[in-house]
Amino acid sequence: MPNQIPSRLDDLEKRNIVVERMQQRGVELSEIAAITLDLQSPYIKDLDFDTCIDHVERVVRKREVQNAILTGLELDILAEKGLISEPLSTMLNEDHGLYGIDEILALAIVNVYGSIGFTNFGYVDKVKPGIMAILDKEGKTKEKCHTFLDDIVGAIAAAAASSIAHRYG
Ligand SMILES: [Ca+2]
Repeated sequence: MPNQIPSRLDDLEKRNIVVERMQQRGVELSEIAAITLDLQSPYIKDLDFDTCIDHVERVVRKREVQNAILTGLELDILAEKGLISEPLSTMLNEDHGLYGIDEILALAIVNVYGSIGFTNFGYVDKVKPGIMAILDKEGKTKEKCHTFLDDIVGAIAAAAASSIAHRYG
């Protein structure tokens, strides 16, 4: 049988790979859910952490999201290892402010959840709450490249907040 239609198990397998890869890069889903809770609790009374985790899970099970995560993390890792050629290598390793493709890739994640996703992403990108601030700081060291990861984390948190808003709004 040709493997054209991925089964639910395939998506779950990819979810596990994506989650594991993010852990290796220093991010737990719980840290993303904490940002989601901050984003959405002003709008939803009694919103709890478990609901946020649940919606972060939904987000990382979407194929478009998984593809964006895999692509961004791969570029961060290759940049860190010095395997990317110039001038891109310096732009990624120094998290160059005018590079901009890291935010564009992250939009592929929030795009799935409509306009609330964009608003939320704009906010976290500016404020850099929780784990995003840590990644930003680490990314400024010579050893680490988190150029894509910080935006991916913000986008997943924003997407999960939007998913909650659609559900309860
Ligand atoms: Ca970035």
